Amino acid sequence: MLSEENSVDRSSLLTTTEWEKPPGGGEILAGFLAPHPPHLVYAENPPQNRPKSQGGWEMLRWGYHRCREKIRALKPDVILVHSPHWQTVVGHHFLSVPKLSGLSVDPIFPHLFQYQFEMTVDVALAQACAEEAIAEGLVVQKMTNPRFRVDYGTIVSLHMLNPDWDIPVLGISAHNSPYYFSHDDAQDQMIKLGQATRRAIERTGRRAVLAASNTLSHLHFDREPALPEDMSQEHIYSLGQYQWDMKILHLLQQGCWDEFQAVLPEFIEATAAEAKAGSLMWMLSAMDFPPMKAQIHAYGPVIGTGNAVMEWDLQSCRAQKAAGGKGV
Ligand code: 2X7
Ligand code: FE2
Repeated sequence: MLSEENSVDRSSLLTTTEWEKPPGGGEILAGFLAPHPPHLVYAENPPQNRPKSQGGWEMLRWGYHRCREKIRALKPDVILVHSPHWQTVVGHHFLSVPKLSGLSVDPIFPHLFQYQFEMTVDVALAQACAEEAIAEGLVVQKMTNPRFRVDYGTIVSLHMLNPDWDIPVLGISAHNSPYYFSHDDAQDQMIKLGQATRRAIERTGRRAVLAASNTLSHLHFDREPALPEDMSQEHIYSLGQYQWDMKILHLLQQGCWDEFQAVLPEFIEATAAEAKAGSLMWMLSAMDFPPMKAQIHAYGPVIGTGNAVMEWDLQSCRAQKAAGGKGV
């Protein structure tokens, strides 16, 4: 735990992101698997989203609601999110504009997601992440365009975890080019990016929450019901996808990291799994592949894809270990 004088006044952070904390002492409090189908925000009917719904996908949303309570209790300085829908070809990019706002529209589901976003970015942490990633030999860019349109993957995960947007954020892109070489090259880069992120968090003294913005199995229907939120029509794409999701969920929950990494290429191949974009591997690496049980808050289909909301409560795990237990 950080001492009282080391804790952050988050209200000042929301007006200036150029502040610095004493170096060192930062830690990752928790990580969340935070899938981003725009349907979830649509179903919540927040004022920021223009299309209005009659609800739907409640299981996943209830899972997210539990995560929100957890995050409010943790009072983190920052939420970092890695999104498959901010695709960059040259390097790993970090949002580096203190205040970003605008309209974000999902190009595939514009009738569900037209979201007026406003976010405070932790640019000092972005700088530290960039430096540490360069030290790992990665190609890196800071995104400094003040009119940048933030992607729906970043926004959906962040909105579902903290709809008040009163915690600064740091968005990280999905760098696609390593896949031109091989799966292993790409995932190795995500492992390095995760290690760099952890060091940056520790060095800047941040108490951080991580979000991997990934759906699991990703084959989906190409038609939707007349009413998209008609839950009588929603189901997983195939038995095969469901079985893969259950296998992966089991490995993630139990922390079977070697087996998870061994089957990941096959999972991606069989189900077009969105873990290919690297968000999940980035987060697991940043958390140092924790030897603990994770909590599955929800699992459910969205237009046939498989989605899980999961939590790794690193802070409780550390506290239990410190008290002489085995962790969670
Ligand atoms: O981006 C997505 C997704 N990953 C899953 C389901 C539906 C829509 O968008
Ligand atoms: Fe997606």
